[in-house]
Amino acid sequence: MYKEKILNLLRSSRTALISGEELARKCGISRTMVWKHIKTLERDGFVIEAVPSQGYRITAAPDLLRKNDITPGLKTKLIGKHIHLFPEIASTNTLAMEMATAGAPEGTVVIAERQTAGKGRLGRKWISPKGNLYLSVILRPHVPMHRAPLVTLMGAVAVASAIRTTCNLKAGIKWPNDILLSGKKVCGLLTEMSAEQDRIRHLVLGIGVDVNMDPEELPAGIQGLATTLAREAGAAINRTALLQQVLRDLELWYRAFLENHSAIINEWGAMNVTVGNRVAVGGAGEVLEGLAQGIDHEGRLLLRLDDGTIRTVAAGDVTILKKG
Ligand code: BT5
Repeated sequence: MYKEKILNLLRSSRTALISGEELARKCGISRTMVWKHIKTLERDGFVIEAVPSQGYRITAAPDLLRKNDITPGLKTKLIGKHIHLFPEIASTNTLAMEMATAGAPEGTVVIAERQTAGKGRLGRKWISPKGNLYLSVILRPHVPMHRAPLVTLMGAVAVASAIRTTCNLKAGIKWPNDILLSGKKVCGLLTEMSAEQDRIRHLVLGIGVDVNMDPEELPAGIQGLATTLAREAGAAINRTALLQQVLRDLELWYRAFLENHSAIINEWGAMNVTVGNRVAVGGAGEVLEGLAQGIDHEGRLLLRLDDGTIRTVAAGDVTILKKG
């Protein structure tokens, strides 16, 4: 508590020195205690200059997500009411699914700085070095099971909006679970569900965004297919601000999804980069080629094959062959 107060005082005095005496007085603790908290802040990664008989100032802050930076100013009622933040875990989705089964409330968010076993779809891996965002949100929508795929589209709309607002980059959505910049993947979404009969017990919406990582951290085979927000923006991105905006936009679009599915479909239509193009859709053994015509009310892709027939595709991997 005192550590946070000292940090806030140091941050608000910016480059000006603030004396140990003033910090001690404002916190109601001794100067020795101030010094101890300064040392803890240094262990947390802050670089703090101490000028004898004048005071302290922060000269560098660690690029770490902190709950005390995320929660104030978030102003959401549901998404992010409970935040669990870890330096490193296997997979935020795996933990969030376990927590949901154990009864964690809707809107609980699990965040990690790094994942050691990040998951993609169909048993694929999500490479998760430090510098990015990895989060999973527990949802308990009272909608029939066949609506569940719309949650991935809802998540894509929310994340693409947050990227547009925070980074001023025109993020586009590729059906079903990718967000692209300059034609390259910058975010992947993974929705996992627990259901009985036609009832959703809970859903976990997992989001991985490549933000500030060094792209060389990705295996050579993926490097050419992926990008980062920092690379596209030409500057490092404030991950806390982006995360807060993602949570706010998720709250907005989740409510829209619960009230009226067509709002999601319309917004998805405005931000997608799939429809209108010639695409190949892989998965389940066969590869289909055709024109991506749109999505239906359950979020399935409508593909017009060359013989004119329309195929409804529920899941798969899309490659854009030719812009329409
Ligand atoms: C996805 O799968 O795109 C879903 C990714 C979801 C990741 C989040 S992170 C938080 C939460 N916790 C988890 O454990 N997962 C979720 P898919 O469409 O199957 O794409 C996976 C493919 O993307 C891989 O096979 C690679 O080719 C590529 N890939 C892996 N890591 C990547 C990265 N960091 N950036 C871009 N592409 C990547």
